[in-house]
Amino acid sequence: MMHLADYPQRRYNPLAGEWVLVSPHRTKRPWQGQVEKPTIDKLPEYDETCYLCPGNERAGGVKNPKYDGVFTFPNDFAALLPEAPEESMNEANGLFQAVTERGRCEVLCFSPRHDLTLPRMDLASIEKVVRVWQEKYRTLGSDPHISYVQIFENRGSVMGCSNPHPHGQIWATEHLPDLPAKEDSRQRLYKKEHGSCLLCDYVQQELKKNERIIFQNDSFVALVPFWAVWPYEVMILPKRHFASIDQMTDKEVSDFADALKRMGTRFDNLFLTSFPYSMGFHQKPTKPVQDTEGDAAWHFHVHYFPPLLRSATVRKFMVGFELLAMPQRDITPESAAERLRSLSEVHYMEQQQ
Ligand code: H2U
Ligand code: ZN
Repeated sequence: MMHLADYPQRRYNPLAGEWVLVSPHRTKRPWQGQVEKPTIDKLPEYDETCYLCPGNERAGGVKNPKYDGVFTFPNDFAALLPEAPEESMNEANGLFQAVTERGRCEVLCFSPRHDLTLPRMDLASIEKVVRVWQEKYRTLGSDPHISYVQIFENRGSVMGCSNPHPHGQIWATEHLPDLPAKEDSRQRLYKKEHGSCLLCDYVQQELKKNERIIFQNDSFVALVPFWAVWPYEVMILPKRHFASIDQMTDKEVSDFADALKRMGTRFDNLFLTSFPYSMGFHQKPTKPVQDTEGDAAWHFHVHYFPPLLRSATVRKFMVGFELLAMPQRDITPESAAERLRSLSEVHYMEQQQ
């Protein structure tokens, strides 16, 4: 790549249609981490004060069943409601626009064990979580009012996560939200212009270049995207073309569980801490946007957006130029990938036992 390793540059994100400024000259060495002691959070397997543990009471007095496996329930403080009057306003040349938004919010406990996290769960239990995600995508998406099902996990108090009990959320919305909408139109445009799928082509190119790949299994590739904004931003992409999580084969379900476990373990091993992030899936809207090209253009994928920069406590802030102009990063996606690639796939908490 010519002088791109040494000089400031803009990189293009074809999936979102956005640019990021990369300033590699600011970090002469790829790794300037400060070494901190590993955080071993000794959590109990069951916490009587946890609103997600089996048998405990949630806000509003509802009691969780004594579940074993995956447990889902409607969010007691849902941001969206299933019923709302259909109303909209559009005044003064569009200066004041609003429209009611219906939807559903659910919480999904990955495990009855309070002390586990996805990477520390066994593969069979992670597979069960994937099956429930598939089921939720299907059932929530089959509601004619729902256009999009956003599945995600917020991890760590720094990401606003309220509770260490392993859990994720699902928000199903009447309208297609902005980020998936951008990806939807970019992917459909690429399909129209090139006759192929944007992310199928991208995965093939990344495998060929082999500069940003972290690991792969038979069905999935984990990589730091060429256009990553966050220092350790990662994507997991299926090698085969499919548009939504419910289209995974049985083999892909178990390979997906494997990929999530391995990626989560590497993240935790990076700064010897339960690595905070927002992670979620982008996939085909459950209501076609314009035409029926959705399946051909949409390529299911996972985004991880982690805030940490140099250690368990030193994080990146999106401020100043980034808040006012465009995102910027110092360490290159290539060196972030190299660092993630070098890590063990045995979790540090298991290594010390
Ligand atoms: P976090 O992933 O950000 O921690 O969110 C957990 C969700 O759990 C949050 O959206 C919900 C909150 O509204 N919640 C309940 O549904 N019931 C409760 O008793 C407490 C929290
Ligand atoms: Zn708990």
